[in-house]
Amino acid sequence: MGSYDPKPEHRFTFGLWTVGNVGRDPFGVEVRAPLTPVEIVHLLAEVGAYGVNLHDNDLIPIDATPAERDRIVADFKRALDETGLVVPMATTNLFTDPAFKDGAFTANDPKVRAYALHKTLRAIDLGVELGAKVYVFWGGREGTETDSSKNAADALKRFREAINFLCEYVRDQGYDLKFALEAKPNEPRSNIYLPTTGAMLGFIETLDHPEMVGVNPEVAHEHMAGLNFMHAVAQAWDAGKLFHIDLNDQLFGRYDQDFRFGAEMIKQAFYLVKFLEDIGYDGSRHFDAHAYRTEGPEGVKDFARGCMRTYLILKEKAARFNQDAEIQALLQEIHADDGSFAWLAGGYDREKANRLKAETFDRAALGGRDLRYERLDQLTIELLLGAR
Ligand code: GLT
Ligand code: MN
Ligand code: MN
Repeated sequence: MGSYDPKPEHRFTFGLWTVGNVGRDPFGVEVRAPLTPVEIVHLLAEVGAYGVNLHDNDLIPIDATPAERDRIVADFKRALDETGLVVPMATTNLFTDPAFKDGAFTANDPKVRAYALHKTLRAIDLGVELGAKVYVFWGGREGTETDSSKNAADALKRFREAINFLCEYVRDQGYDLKFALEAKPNEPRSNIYLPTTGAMLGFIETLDHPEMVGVNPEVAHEHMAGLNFMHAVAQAWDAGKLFHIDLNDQLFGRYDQDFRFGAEMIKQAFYLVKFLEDIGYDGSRHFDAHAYRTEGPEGVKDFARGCMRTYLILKEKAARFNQDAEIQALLQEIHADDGSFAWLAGGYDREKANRLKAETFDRAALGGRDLRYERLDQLTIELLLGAR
């Protein structure tokens, strides 16, 4: 058994808003005392995290004066220096303030859209100042309750114009920064535009600088839509767009739970970790989650340690899966290939098409093949449950 201690090479990060979550929900007030950003940095260092991510207003209150801003940033940088934590990702809060009640980049009011751009330009400057290389866009309120209020195609056009404008800004400034778009199907709006990672991937190709823009898939958001998260991540990876990832957990069909990574759907979490490790994903493993509302300061640390420990346990399980003789023998049998159709590889040509049309297939033999997926899945489950 390996060590489950987090190390910098694991790239474990948390948002200021995650361990800093005070436990407010739509039915109840906060249950935990707020921590300052500096206190959060020290807490994250204590539990062994590598980095800390932030929204502009997690660090700097929305109404801070320039002098207050500079003092807060200086204090924060000192905490980073003292602890060795880094800031790999930053983002903008475009959802808390009432100004954004109808969205930000897609709001109907042009002044709101301009304010959203203004706020994001400044927040990008802040993120770059702190060393961020990835900038996340979660359009929390980019959506509708009533579709009488705006044309969905206009909303996409507005969103595209905003992202194009911001890409040009990054280029103009010479910043080394990539964008990562984060999808969510609903909550806090009834419907949010571009509701899945797949939708984001399609949208990215319509931008002026698609090479600067990737995705930040979140476990919980894909689960809210009832989708297989690992499949979404695989599609993003295949497209060269897996710039960041938000790890947490969530049952299907629930509200936005943002639970500790691996708290609910262990098998899905296993396949995800196995995928990320097998492909050698080298970006941040960011935990976008928070402690149960029942927890105090110690419970928050239990939560944060639990996210990282579960990831590392599943990473070890993935290595064991890859080394397990019985599992690998089954996989070899499943993927067996007698080479009789090797000539089909390498793409289309007319001769191949004609040869293929002339082939005869023994459908009964194809359908009669025993695939042994039951045995394979049971072995996987036993490995996960510690019975092998
Ligand atoms: C908010 C949301 C997350 C986003 C964060 C970034 S904020 O907590 O639920 O999924 O990633 O804006
Ligand atoms: Mn998220
Ligand atoms: Mn979430």
